[in-house]
Amino acid sequence: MIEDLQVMLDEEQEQMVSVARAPEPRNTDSFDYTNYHTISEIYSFQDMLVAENPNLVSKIVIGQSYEGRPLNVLKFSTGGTNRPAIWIDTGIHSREWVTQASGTWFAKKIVTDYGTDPALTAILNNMDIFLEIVTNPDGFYYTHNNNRMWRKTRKPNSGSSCVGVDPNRNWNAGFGLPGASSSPCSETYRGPKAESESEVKSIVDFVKSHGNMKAFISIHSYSQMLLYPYGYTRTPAKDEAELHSLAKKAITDLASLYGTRYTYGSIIDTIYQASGSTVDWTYNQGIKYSYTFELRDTGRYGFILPANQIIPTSQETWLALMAIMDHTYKNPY
Ligand code: 0X9
Ligand code: ZN
Repeated sequence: MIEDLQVMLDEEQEQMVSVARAPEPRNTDSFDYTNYHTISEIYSFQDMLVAENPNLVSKIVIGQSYEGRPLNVLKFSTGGTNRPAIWIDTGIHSREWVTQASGTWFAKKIVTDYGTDPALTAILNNMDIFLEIVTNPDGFYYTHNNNRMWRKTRKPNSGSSCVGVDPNRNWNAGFGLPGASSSPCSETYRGPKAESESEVKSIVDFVKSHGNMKAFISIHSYSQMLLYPYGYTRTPAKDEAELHSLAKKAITDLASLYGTRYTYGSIIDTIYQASGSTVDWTYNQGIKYSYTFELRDTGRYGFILPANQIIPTSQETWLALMAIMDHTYKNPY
């Protein structure tokens, strides 16, 4: 149970302030992966990573947020034209800070392991990886400056004083069915229509125009779960058997590092009914390997996961990501 949110927030803030006094890192080796960072720090991290690895990493801006921030995606590619690709996003729910921190760690892990880890090297010699670390930048800015517990986008709702839409209920898959709210004041408000949020629509447009996405992994916290479609219906996904056995392999690999236990299964059976969610839409687009993670923990700290768990969370999650990416590479469709 979360015992005292204010105590946890105070401890996190104390940690953040001591980091803010540290000098700006000049490169991604001196970036502090053990602490949480602001949006400007993460955006400059991305630019440094691109500058340091021009033959492997580039930055694509797929759109802009409601408040005008760039929607930056890192592309990891060793060449080719429109190769089969893997998408990973973190932070679509802005308060889930361990996810953006892990996304940053994954980006560095990819450039470090390419050319030394045979499995990742084979993947990247044949496929591209797209990584959106700050998927809800307006919400993320708001968690740092106004309300640490903000989840939604920051677009005003007409006819309501409540702000924002749940970007994990705004996708055009079962939109409007049970598992989302029609009330603008709800934390799971689906929005006035599917894809009303530019943060969602920009990914939709990118995925459609790319046309060769083979895996799509959307990373949340918390609950320690690995989930696959569907969230809006109890009808099993047609690839349920394969998705289930791959999930089992991924969470077994994850647990091998620190013993962290994950549950797994369809969204509706494992967590709850959720309509209009990301991976239901990607799965219905034909992206078979569509998964959502809920990272650490199971509720002791919840969204306010202490910074000393960033690296172990990233390391164990990476093993599960590798299992999914390796299976995707070895099972073309
Ligand atoms: O309610 C959600 O959106 C997700 N839980 S969270 O605490 N991260 O907000 C779970 C919904 C199932 N996950 C996805 N469909 N991505
Ligand atoms: Zn979430």
